[in-house]
Amino acid sequence: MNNLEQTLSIIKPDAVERNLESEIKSMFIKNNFKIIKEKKIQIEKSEAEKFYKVHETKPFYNDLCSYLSSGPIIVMILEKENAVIANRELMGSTNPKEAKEGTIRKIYGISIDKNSVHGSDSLENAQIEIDFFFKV
Ligand code: IDP
Ligand code: MG
Repeated sequence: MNNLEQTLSIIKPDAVERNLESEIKSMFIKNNFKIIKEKKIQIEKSEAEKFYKVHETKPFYNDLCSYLSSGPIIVMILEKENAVIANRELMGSTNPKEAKEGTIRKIYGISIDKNSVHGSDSLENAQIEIDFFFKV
């Protein structure tokens, strides 16, 4: 039962711009995630390109990296039992139109590219992404 995990969450520029930071954080807290570390930053496009390197062959890669670096973001380490999958469930599908009722992307997402939040997709990637933003 005890499977405490950490995952990386990002509140993306579209949500920060609409002042949704505290509403989205309160959804994490209501769902028993602990926010272990957080910071508000704006990254360079070159850093976004590194972060999203797995998508470098996709047609949307350039726009995606421009977008993530287009304004302030909130990066957070979230902790909970089975945090990786629990966060993916709370976020909802990549495309807000397909996301389940009550999920962050259903409530706040604008479109497949402006979908308000990022969450690590595996425990291995969670560690890589946490190190990317928080390793000193
Ligand atoms: P995820 O964020 O749900 O893990 P990924 O497939 O890893 O989804 O894609 C990373 C990000 O790239 C998405 O959150 C979304 O912002 C963007 N993206 C994914 N698919 C598309 C697409 O078909 N068109 C435009 N942007 C996309
Ligand atoms: Mg992904």
